[in-house]
Amino acid sequence: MVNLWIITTLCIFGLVQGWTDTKVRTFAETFMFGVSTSAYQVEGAWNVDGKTESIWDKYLHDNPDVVADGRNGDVASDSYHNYERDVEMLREIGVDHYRFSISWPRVLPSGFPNEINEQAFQYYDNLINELLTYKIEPMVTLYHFDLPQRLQDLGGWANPLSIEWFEDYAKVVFDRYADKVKFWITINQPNSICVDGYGDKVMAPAVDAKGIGEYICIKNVLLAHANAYRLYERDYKKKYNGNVGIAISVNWASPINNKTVNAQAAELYRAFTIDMYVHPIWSTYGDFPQPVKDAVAKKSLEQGYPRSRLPSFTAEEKRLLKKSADFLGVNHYTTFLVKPAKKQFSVPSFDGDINVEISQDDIWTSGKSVWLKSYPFGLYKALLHINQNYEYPPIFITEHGWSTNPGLWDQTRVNVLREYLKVLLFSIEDGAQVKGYTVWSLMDNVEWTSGTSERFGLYEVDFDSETKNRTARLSALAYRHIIEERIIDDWTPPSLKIDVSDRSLKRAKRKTEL
Ligand code: GBH
Repeated sequence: MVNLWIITTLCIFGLVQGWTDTKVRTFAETFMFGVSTSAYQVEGAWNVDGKTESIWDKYLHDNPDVVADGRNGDVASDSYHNYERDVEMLREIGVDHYRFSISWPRVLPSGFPNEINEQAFQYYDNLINELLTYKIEPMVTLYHFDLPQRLQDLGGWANPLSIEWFEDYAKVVFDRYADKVKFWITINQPNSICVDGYGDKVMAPAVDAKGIGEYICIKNVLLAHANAYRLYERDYKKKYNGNVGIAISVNWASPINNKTVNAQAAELYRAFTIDMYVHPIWSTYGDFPQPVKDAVAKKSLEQGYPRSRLPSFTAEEKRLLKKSADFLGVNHYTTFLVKPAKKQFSVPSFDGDINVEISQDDIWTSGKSVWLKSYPFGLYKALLHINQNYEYPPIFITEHGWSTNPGLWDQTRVNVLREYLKVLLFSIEDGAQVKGYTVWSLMDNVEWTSGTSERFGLYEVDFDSETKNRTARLSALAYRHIIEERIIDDWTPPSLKIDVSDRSLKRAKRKTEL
């Protein structure tokens, strides 16, 4: 009886607390809000001013049919000729930082620093100077999927020398911009590069060496990152005090229901998709995660390979990788539901090594992209997973976004961004060390093989117009309001009129500490 009273009292207390949770959660003054793009997806000018072919130029030129709507990156949003307008849009939204990437085959046409393309660098000089004029922090990605084709001809990321090639390229860019750029991302999404590009045809270079290519590529890409990090640490950090990180795709994966087999399946899926990249850098132990090593080794032996298809790291390589990042870049878009696979995958293959099936709940709001559904709580789970396993690393959300059809009244994108940002506030309250958030994308762009059939932009791009006109969507105004107020309320812009606020000029530079 007494127990019942206690329980009832606690329940009522809990409910009332729930109803009266009027705490206003705000983003700290030091929290950085930004938007992102990448070179191939927005620049265009694919062969202008001495730029050579990237693996994406080649892949889509050779296989025009793989692009959903036939629009490749030859012209894209033509940012190469529109950087002033791009920065004007950033000023309209009032962002703190702009994440963009540098095109390797643009600045180093041979892939190597024997020849440095001054004209190409002029474009990035202009862009960076314009950003700094308006106190917008440049966040530069060195590699966002567009390897020089000439290096691909030599094996690309399957060649261990790619580690040196990348270091040499990074040195050229650090030398040029270390005084101006304080936030660096070495490599964007190793999983897209390697699993989709070397184990499949979803991404260039479409090597499709299932079960083999992914792992060779992952090893080299991670080491290339670590080498570039050490280079910065050794030769630039003291003088320029910038931060270098890597951007990892961190979508969440939950068991489809609470049966133990499904929980185990989800755990293994996360080990292969998240921990594979985070563990070598952020765990105290270093190396690939043990469950991944075990699963690939076991399958490899069963399949008649004399050794695991997952190459190992030497002790020295493990040391090089450990703590080789000042922050973890998290690209988060969606959540998957996991159960053990019934079907047979190719032998060997990355999918076969994990051996699970993934799906999504029909009840979740759908984006235009088939893989994109909204489940905001997944972001919370993902960030807490990182904390539990990797001792609270400083995090930047380097990408999060939503795809739609063309159209300016993108109320769904507004809702989705808001819901995820609310959850982000709870995650921070519960210990996630998130220093900034970046919307993918500033504007519509070439979504790889989806062409322009999926629009991620806060600004719509009219791809049929000569000058690739950009127009603010509702979400651009809603995001501007969030950045201004630093809270998530349900304010909806009365019209689509937007003007330059240059709010950033009036306030002090954000003193973001990692
Ligand atoms: C990001 O990746 C990229 O970094 C960015 O360049 C891109 O524009 C953005 O997504 C939006 O697409 O077709 O089912 O095989 C997000 C992770 C990984 C999601 C590959 C799409 C293909 C899924 N992406 N994935 S599927």
